[in-house]
Amino acid sequence: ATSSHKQQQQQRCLSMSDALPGYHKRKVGPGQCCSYVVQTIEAPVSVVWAVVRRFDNPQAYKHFVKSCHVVDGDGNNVGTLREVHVISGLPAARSTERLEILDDEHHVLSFRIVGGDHRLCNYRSVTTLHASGTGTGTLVIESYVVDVPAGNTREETCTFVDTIVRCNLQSLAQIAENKAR
Ligand code: A9S
Repeated sequence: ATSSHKQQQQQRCLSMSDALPGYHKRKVGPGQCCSYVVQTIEAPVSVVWAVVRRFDNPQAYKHFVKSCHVVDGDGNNVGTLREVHVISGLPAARSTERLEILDDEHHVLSFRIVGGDHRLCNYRSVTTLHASGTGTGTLVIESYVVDVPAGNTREETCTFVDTIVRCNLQSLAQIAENKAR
């Protein structure tokens, strides 16, 4: 793509993040892409947060995750490392992830992928919960930044990651809504 196209892409990415609340404003480096997914959940923020905040137990709602072990730290403070093993059939087997933000007051969780055998280098996501409607619902915003792998375009990369994040948030919605019943 021409540099102006790339700049437009970069610019769009930055301008897109301007529309998002604070935590989702991200600097995007050259060769990176970013996007975000929004999910409404018919359950209170407290119910959704109780699931999202468990950095040691992503498999509670992420169906691509087969198992997860905390390899350093105690699971819920910044710096904790988890080793995620994913189900077969995906272009990856495991991922090592570091907890970057766990804010129980503002309902913000962020992690970075720091290792593993997959192609999502320098992946970092931020998930925020917001009371919606009459306060009985939750709006989840999950944004991410990731390197565009060699041989892929930005669009392909975002489509791939958006699909995974959307699956995760749809599963989170089902689980939280079942709990809230
Ligand atoms: O787990 C998340 O919250 C988000 C993503 C994008 C996880 C991606 C993944 O675990 C697979 C689902 C296995 C896809 C990793 C690290 C690499 C993949 O290729």
